[in-house]
Amino acid sequence: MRIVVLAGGIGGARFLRGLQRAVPDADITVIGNTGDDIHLFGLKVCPDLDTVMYTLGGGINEEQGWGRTDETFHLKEELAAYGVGPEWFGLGDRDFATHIVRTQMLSAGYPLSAVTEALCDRWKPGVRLIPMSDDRVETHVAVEIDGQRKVIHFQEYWVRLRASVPAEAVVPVGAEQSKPAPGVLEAIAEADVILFPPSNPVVSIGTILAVPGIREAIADAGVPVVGLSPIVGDAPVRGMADKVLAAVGVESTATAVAEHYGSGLLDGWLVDTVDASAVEQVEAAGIRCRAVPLMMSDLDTAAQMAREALTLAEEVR
Ligand code: GDP
Ligand code: FO1
Ligand code: CA
Repeated sequence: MRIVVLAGGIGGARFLRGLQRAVPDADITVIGNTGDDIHLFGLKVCPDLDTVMYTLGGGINEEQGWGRTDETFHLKEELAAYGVGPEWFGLGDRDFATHIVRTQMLSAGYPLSAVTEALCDRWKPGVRLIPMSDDRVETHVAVEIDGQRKVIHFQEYWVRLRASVPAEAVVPVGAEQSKPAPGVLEAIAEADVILFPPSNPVVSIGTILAVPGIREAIADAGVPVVGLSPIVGDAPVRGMADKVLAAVGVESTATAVAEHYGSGLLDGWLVDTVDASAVEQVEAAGIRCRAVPLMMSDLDTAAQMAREALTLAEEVR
């Protein structure tokens, strides 16, 4: 079975680990969000691609959900001693190596998709991981600080400000001019099923869908498209989805997120059992809906969520 998954970082990666457990023989292509990417210290950092690669490759810091296991921060400390920041972004020594290799290959002329493939040669994530685009796309967030409107990088909004001020707008800068990376549209066209894991609907899946051609390819694929709600009990399980959903005028409910994707894109939607009352309204919007446990507290529950998503896909096929 050929499965295409659109993934952000932690939510996407943990679901993917469950999917691999649920269907070990599946041929899984992951289309990764690169809107979170940031250039720091002259290096290109791709947090969501790395979170997927490290999680599936066994190198992730499990408690944190991002960055490397067994990490140290000597390089960051040395940079800080020179007064070179930003200090608010925690790049560890082991992680730095990934960004150095990536930047070196990009400078030599390789596209990000080829670089990602090369990095995955080491990590062997067991999926084909493709960035949504080889072109630079960067998510920026408009905020008001001390009465002044500013546009800042998404990482600054989330990691430095911890989403403590409202997001007034979320802009995937460069998306309009970007093209899907090689293999993205082909994987979608050849998929037997397309899954939206419980990733951020705005700054992860929304950014991937903003690359011209991807949304259309999914809608035209003619195969079941099933999503899992990242909103449980009217709040994100972790992160700032509530803040960025508000910026695009969407309530933080499992129903509103399903309606935001819409029946033109989604055939099926899983909500958590605590949101069972949402099922009727989602179905009224033309999307088949089931309530099942959606908390990925361990690998078994993530695998069970993947099974439920594939069962729903068969129902709507
Ligand atoms: P990020 O890039 O690291 O923020 O990760 P993603 O975009 O892939 O996923 C973030 C989303 O995952 C957040 O909106 C969370 O609410 C959601 N999430 C995290 N853990 C869980 C979980 O156990 N269950 C569900 N349903 N959603 C989760
Ligand atoms: N998230 C944090 O909350 N604080 C950090 O210092 C931080 C550093 C970091 C370094 C590399 C990387 O791949 C990810 C990192 N993250 C950090 C996570 C990441 O920036 C965000 O959680 C996601 O991009 C949000 O979608
Ligand atoms: Ca992310």
